[in-house]
Parts: sequence; C-alpha cells; structure tokens
Amino acid sequence: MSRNSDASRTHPTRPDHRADRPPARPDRRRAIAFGAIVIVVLGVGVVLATSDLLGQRGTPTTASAIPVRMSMAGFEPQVITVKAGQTVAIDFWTTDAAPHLQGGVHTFISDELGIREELPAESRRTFTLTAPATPGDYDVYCDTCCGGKASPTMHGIIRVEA
Ligand SMILES: [Cu+2]
Repeated sequence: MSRNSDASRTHPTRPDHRADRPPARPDRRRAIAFGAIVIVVLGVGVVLATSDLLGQRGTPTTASAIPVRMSMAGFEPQVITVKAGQTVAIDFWTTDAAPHLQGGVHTFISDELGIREELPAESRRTFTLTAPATPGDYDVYCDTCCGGKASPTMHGIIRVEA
C-alpha cells in the first residue's frame, strides 16, 4: 500500500522539469540586467564624449587667442606672428597697477594697420586684429607709459607671414 502511494506522488519526470525551469529565469534576468547596464554606461559615455567635443567647438576664439602681456618692459612676446589676411584675437593683459603708470593705461597702437586699443591698469581684454594681405613686419607701440612711442622698449612687431 505504501509503495503504490509513494510511486504515484513521485512522478519522476515532473520534478526534473521544474528543476530545469527555475534556474533559467534568473539567468535571463541577469543577462537582461547586464545588457541594460552596458547600454546605460555606453550611453552615458557617448553623451559625455559628445558634449565635451561640443564644448570645445563652442569656444574657438578663446582657444586661438594670442596672449600679449604689457608691462614696463614692453610687449611680451615682442614679436606677434600672424598669417596674411588672418583675423586673430589678441588677449591683451597687464598686472601693472595704476600708481606707477601715467594714467594707469597701456595702449596697443599700430599706425600702419590702423589699430588703437587701450588697456586699463591691472586688467585683461580681448580685441580682434586682422592682418594685412602683404607679409612683413609692422610696428606696434604703447604711447602711454615709459617714454611712449619715443622709447624703443615700448615697441613690438606684428609679423605677417605669407
Ligand atoms: Cu605701456
């Protein structure tokens, strides 16, 4: 009696099926979860990389600006090199304080190129300079300090290359 009832309960095939199915589900879920994480991580990476590139494209003027420091020692660099016909931004700056300068102003003047820019004491400003089509060395000077135009120290060169 007990044998028969045991045999009817056991049913050898069913437990095996049940044992096979349950492990299959967590594996699928893990695979889907892993896939989702990979997609999210790659997506975030792509967004970050793209936004970084866009950010760099958005600031071309600042990146290509030529820094020119003005002080009692003159222009630094003393030779500013540009290509013929090219428009460049000049990042003009000084750390000189007003008390030891006449009026506290430096200037960036080129009579030949029609440029006349002023720079207040302890300041920084950007202006654009369009190089002429003819290559050569053009004079630039500061006329507001240290002897001004008459002083060789207050002169620089805008070198226009072909
Ligand atoms: Cu000056």
